[in-house]
Amino acid sequence: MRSGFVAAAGRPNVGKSTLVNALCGGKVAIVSDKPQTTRRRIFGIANGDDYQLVLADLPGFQRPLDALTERMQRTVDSAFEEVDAVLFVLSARERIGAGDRFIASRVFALGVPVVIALNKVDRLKPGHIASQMNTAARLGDFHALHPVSAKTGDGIEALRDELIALPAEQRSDLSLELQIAELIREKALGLTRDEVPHAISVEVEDVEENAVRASVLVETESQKQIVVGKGGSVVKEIGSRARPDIEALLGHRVFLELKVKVRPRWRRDAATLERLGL
Ligand SMILES: Nc1nc2c(ncn2[C@@H]2O[C@H](COP(=O)(O)OP(=O)(O)OP(=O)(O)O)[C@@H](O)[C@H]2O)c(=O)[nH]1
Ligand SMILES: [Mg+2]
Repeated sequence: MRSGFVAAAGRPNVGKSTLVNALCGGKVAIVSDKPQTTRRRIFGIANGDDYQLVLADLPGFQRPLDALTERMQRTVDSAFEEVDAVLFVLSARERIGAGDRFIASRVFALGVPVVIALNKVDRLKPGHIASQMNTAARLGDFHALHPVSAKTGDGIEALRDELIALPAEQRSDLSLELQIAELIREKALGLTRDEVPHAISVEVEDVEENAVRASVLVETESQKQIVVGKGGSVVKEIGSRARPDIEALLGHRVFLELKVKVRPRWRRDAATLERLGL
């Protein structure tokens, strides 16, 4: 089961609530043509066969004017502390300007993927949409940019797919290397028995754009023979079982290079344990 927590950010009235409703396929948040409709954080959930996307609809980003708007802005700020990704919503029907750039300066500094939804593209001419997309693209280093209409549903499915496919690295307290190591170790445990599983550890040496290099560590030569298997059959099987999980974690295809190494008494070696994050 994959899951992620995504918060909708954007100026008041750009269509954040309408968009969260559309992504969840039901009404979770009220909508109106008046700015500052949303006053509290509301969670919407998009469920699929193997994923759960939790979407937080938030009040619009604004300069606080009174105690209410101050509290609303605090809600926005605190939601940002926990998100895996931000859905940055813009209105294509309005000029993308200083207000959007101010929000951009905040969301792009969070260190999580930012997916821009250029909303309200219904009834706009293609040329106008294209120029608004160009302006939107200059707001920051975005992960993806989708023109959508929350009202007509145009582009919503592609946007939902994008959010679901976001890399999951921020969803765990383990580093990416350790998460990958655990996925490989899980497959190695499933293919070995007796004392061998206890002697196995996995060290991820390198995570590159399209390749992951890792070693399965064992303590003795005979354990190595077992984990390698006849003609390499066991280690190959570990790799082919682990690869889909790693690809799901990273969100793209990878080449997995897996070696089996003997590291005598690694369970007693402080340096190795340190590297394994134990
Ligand atoms: N034409 C058009 N109108 C839209 C679209 N999405 C939202 N709206 C309209 O824009 C207005 C504001 O929508 P909301 O979803 O309440 O906007 P919001 O960003 O949540 O606003 P606040 O909660 O006030 O920050 C409503 O009148 C919506 O019907 C869209 O894709 N196309
Ligand atoms: Mg709203």
